[in-house]
Amino acid sequence: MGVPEIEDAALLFVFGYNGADSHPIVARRIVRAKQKGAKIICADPRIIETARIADMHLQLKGGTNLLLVNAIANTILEEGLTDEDFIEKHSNGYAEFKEIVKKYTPEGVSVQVGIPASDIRKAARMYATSGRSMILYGMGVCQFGQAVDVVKALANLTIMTGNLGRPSTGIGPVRGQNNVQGACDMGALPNVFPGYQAVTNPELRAKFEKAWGVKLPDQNGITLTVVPHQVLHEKDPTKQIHGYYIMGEDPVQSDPDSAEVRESLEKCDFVVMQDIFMNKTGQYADVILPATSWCEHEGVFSCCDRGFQRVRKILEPVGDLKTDWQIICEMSTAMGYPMKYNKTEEIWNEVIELCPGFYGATYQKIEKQGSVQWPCRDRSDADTGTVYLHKGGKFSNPDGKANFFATDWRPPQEVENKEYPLTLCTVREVGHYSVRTMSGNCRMLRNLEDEPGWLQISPRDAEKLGIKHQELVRVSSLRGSVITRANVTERVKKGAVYMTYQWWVGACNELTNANLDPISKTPEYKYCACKVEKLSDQKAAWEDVNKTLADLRKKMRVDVKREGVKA
Ligand SMILES: Nc1nc2c(c(=O)[nH]1)N[C@H]1C(S)=C(S)[C@@H](COP(=O)(O)OP(=O)(O)OC[C@H]3O[C@@H](n4cnc5c(=O)[nH]c(N)nc54)[C@H](O)[C@@H]3O)O[C@H]1N2
Ligand SMILES: Nc1nc2c(c(=O)[nH]1)N[C@H]1C(S)=C(S)[C@@H](COP(=O)(O)OP(=O)(O)OC[C@H]3O[C@@H](n4cnc5c(=O)[nH]c(N)nc54)[C@H](O)[C@@H]3O)O[C@H]1N2
Ligand SMILES: [Mo]
Repeated sequence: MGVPEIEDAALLFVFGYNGADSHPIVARRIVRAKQKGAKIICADPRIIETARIADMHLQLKGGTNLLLVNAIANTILEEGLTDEDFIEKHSNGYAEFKEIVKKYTPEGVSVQVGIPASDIRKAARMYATSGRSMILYGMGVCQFGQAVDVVKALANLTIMTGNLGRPSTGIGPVRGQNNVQGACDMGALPNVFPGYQAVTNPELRAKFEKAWGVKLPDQNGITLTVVPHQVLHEKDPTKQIHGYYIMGEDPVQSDPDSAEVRESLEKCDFVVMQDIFMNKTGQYADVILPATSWCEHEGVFSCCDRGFQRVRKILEPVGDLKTDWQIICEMSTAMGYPMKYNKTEEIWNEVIELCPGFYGATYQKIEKQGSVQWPCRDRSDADTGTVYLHKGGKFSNPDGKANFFATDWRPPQEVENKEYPLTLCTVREVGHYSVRTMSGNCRMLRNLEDEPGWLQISPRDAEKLGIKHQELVRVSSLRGSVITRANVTERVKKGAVYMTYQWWVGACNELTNANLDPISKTPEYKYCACKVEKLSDQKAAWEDVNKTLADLRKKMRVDVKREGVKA
């Protein structure tokens, strides 16, 4: 499917996704869908903007996603709202699925999820009967120790109701960065070469070995989030990590449990950073390779709808800079494997030559169409790409059918307790971007919102702790402690507090828990136990904040003048 189709859904089920803050362009489509008469169900523990325009807001307790989704499936089954014809023709595993889901009645899960059973039933009916229901999900699904299971459980809903492979249906992961889809497409994953070709498949490996004239390892690599473990705790010397080449990532700011990340960077023998700005991780680098930014080079991005789009250079880089691809080529050449390309099109041609699913997406075709959605297997103009991956109910399994998948709910790893009675969830805000090297170096954005960030807390919790709106507070977990400002708001429920991970001083990853999903290895950023304390001497606390910030700015070489933080 494509992003514009959101507008024409009869029902949007927005699950753990805050488009208004994260993707304003997608959010516009959600608003237009509403204007065109779509029903909206929003499943989010906070009253986000989507909840405000929704027909139903399922304000679930954080960490209970699978209970809710299984209870919706249970209702659809029990009330006979399934598309039996679609299930029969296009799926496997229905009987096993029914067996597991049977246990999750809305009445049975209602207290844990914090939503009346009648609301769960109503949402299930609305989803199953609209005719064109589309699911959009985001980090409220992915950033849990049980994440992949929930994605599959949401996919179950699409299969059992036949909401797949047709316009304005399906399940849409509204991906993060502009090119995170592209990074995956190009094989920046530990288990696949470009085009999702498995590293462990001998035939595919042989193809790449022949093309590149090298011997390639037959084992999967590891993900970014397990690097600290491999540096600090791995006993097998062949698996220990001693050198770390970090490109376009700031793990000290963005990975969970910052203290552990810092310890692992300190222990590494050699750290290289390739970035467009200095960041927190750069302080641990032995070598820093400065690269050009998106408007200073050209290439191809993949949109979240699998569409390849060309990006063009609009500015000449200032100073002695190279593009990321030139740096990679020179590094490779210096290490004994000469890599030489004259322009990005030569690299792209090599990619599509080796990836059958991308083979037809030439620079010329992308130029002509504006976007080419893979798979596009043929170079002729007739193959314009694939809008619906599962058109006509055809799936990529060998038998062409979709697999139902069912499993039991697992609670988050670290739950609220006597010492840390609140739950901490970390999210995004509209004015700043991820580790804030880019938006934090922009004075206009910084003047909109600045350090040390905010803690969203319910009026009842704030009152109990004697905390007033805008006051500085201390937030602590088993792993660390930071200062931030209280944003006392009705948008969050009692017992749960929220921070955004943009801030260098109010850095929530000092607190988060590195519990990983077993498959995706994505950390449980959305749930850990914390406590919040009032700071009686606000003046001293502001001095502390400003001193920490001045020190960080010096280390990060941020020398743009800064005005207006009160002392
Ligand atoms: N302005 C801005 N935009 C960005 C970014 C940025 O940093 N700033 N980052 C980009 C990136 S990398 C990404 S990945 C995307 C992510 O964009 P989103 O997917 O919107 O990410 P979040 O805001 O982290 O989380 C989404 C929602 O999940 C909810 N949530 C928390 N716990 C639960 C739960 O247990 N169940 C459910 N159902 N929901 C829950 C939160 O309340 C939140 O509203 O945004 C991108 N866009
Ligand atoms: N607590 C908490 N932590 C989170 C999250 C959360 O919700 N909560 N979300 C997680 C998610 S979904 C994501 S995607 C990550 C994002 O975390 P990161 O990937 O670490 O953050 P970014 O700001 O996207 O960019 C990383 C670095 O890339 C640099 N950069 C930008 N453009 C270029 C370029 O063209 N070339 C090079 N070489 N460098 C460039 C930037 O200056 C920056 O230093 O954070 C994760 N961390
Ligand atoms: Mo992301």
